[in-house]
Amino acid sequence: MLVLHDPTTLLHETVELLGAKLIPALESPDRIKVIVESLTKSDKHQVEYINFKSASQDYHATLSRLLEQSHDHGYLEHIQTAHKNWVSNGLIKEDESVLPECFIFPTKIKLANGELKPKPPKDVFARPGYYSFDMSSGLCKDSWLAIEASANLAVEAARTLTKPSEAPANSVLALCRPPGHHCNSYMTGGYCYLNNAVVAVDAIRDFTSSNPRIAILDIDFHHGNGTQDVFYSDPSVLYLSIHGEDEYPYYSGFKEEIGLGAGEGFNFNYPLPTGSTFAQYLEKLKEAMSELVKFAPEYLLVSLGIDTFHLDPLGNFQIETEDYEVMASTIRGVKGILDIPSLILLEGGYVLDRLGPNLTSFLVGWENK
Ligand code: SP5
Ligand code: ZN
Repeated sequence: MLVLHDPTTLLHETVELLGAKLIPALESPDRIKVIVESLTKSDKHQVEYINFKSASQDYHATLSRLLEQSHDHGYLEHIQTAHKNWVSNGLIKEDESVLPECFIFPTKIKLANGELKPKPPKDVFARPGYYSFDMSSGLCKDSWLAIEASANLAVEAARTLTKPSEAPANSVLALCRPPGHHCNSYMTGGYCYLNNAVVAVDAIRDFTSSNPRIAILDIDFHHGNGTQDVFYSDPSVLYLSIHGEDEYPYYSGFKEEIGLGAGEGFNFNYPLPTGSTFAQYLEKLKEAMSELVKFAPEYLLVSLGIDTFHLDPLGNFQIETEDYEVMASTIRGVKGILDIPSLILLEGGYVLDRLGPNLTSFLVGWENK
């Protein structure tokens, strides 16, 4: 297992509104620090350090192209410039974060030019609410650097997996931070700014000059509303998600969401009630894996959230450290799966002192098959 990490991802550090309190975001740099420390100590895994800031111009150009392909142009510009604009307008101090105050909401208004969505507001104060759906995606001074470095890990992983002659790994773990599965191509939310899974799909397509069948297995505690949204009409990407029922992000993740048009039948949601046990979880995982096998993917992406852990402040399942090994070996035990190049992308998980052990347990199960 090749593990990719970029220290630049640690530069993003912001605040969130949680339970009507403005607090330091639970999605913190320490999450990655403890994981890297723990993996390095175990010396079973090769942690490769990527430094995107000093990468070649070619690599920067490739990433920009992939981001422009997968995300809205005005949105990308917003994430890159909002903090600077707020500081220069005297709205915040340099060490403070941008957060939205008012949000865009769906209306039936059709504009004279035929468009359904109003243009982004000019007022820099109003812009975050046009490009966000909640208040857990603040922007600090160096957020963009970390966001870009995080997405770049997905690109690097895709590069490795699509060039088997140059790279020996057929499983790569990208220690992405910030995570990605809650945002689509034009709205931040749930600590997510760029959808790393979407970027990975675009990178795989780009590097192989083809449109391979790609399965995304999302096992974060929360439904990956952003990833689902992007691929909802796309039959070449199978999206499967197991997540807490009626939990954040609240308005998606229902089993009735089966995909649309050509994408119908390529979206599967497995909501599990609050307090579900690991036995209940495994049942759903096996169901999801049987759909995955039927689809016969050429690539597998796993959106791995460790917030399914029983002590997680944002989760609600009864899953323990040793269960992650069984979870991973259940995925890898499915016929034919070992031959599929696989990319594990880190999503959530917020119990700092258990992130290392839980992830290690997952990796043991992944590799022992
Ligand atoms: C990537 C990721 O895991 N994002 C999750 C963001 C969740 N933010 C809002 C959480 C609201 C949780 N409500 C607390 C319920 C306590 N039982
Ligand atoms: Zn989550």
